[in-house]
Amino acid sequence: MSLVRFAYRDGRQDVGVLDGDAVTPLGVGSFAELLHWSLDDIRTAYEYPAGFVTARDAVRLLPPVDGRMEVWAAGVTYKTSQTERMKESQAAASVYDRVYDAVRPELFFKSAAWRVVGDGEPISVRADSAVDVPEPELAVVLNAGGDTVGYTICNDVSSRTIEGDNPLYLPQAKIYLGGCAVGPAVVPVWQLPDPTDLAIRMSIHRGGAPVWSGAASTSQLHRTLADLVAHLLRADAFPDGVVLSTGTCLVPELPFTLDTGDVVAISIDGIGSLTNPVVRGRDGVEWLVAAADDVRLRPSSG
Ligand code: DO4
Ligand code: MG
Repeated sequence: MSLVRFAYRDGRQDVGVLDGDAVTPLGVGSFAELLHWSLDDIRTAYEYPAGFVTARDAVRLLPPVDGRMEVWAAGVTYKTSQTERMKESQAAASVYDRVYDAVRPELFFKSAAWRVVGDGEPISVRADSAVDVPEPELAVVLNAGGDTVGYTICNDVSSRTIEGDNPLYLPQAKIYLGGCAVGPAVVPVWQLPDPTDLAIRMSIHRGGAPVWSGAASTSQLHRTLADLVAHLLRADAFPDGVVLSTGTCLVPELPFTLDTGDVVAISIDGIGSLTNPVVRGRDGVEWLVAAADDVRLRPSSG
């Protein structure tokens, strides 16, 4: 069972409990509203959902990020990430070396809620970048009070060309239309009390055949989740809650790059899977702009 954000056919939205093929609405309206609640109140609503059960097929699952929620991400939290960044970096490999062991982690803003894509929707690689990769990451969902509500999946799609040219270009390598996918399930913390040894798998298909696959474990995380969360909350407020992606443990080796038509499938044990086709450039993700006001304009199935 998990928490999901969904829309009915008429565009009304809610948060519900997904159990097999059934979704039971909570009647809260949005994830942002749910994340105003205490952990105890969220758990009570989850265990005793008030709404009428709806078939999963009758609704459209949405990314569990809305309102003023934000997505933040940690970087260089796994050895693989440190090693690959140092290989790609033209001028400043040592910054990755230093941050890997520093007390202060690398944390960066990744996405506003409206530009997050969900399961089945296209992710984009930038038209002005030559080498682009998906980054499969365990993500922590925090309520407004900073409590961990649950865990989900984030794909921190990134341009290796742009970041590799100069780390100061990181926002351009990381934050652009179609560069962030999250969801669809948020598995509550009481259902997943120990997220420190979860298998993360990613496969990339091209023309129906696998062109890359890999697996790792959250046990290889070089920091604790509590430490990452504490640094995020040190000097900031998230009145509608926040998703903190905890860094990638899988990086396709150079010169591999994503391209139009690829399909990226990420799974994390105990949480679920997140699958997205890839487009190059803005055209295939411009729908995000209009869909911010009308969820029916999203391409996600359902
Ligand atoms: O330093 C750049 C970002 C690294 C990152 O996104 C990751 O390690 O997941
Ligand atoms: Mg990342």
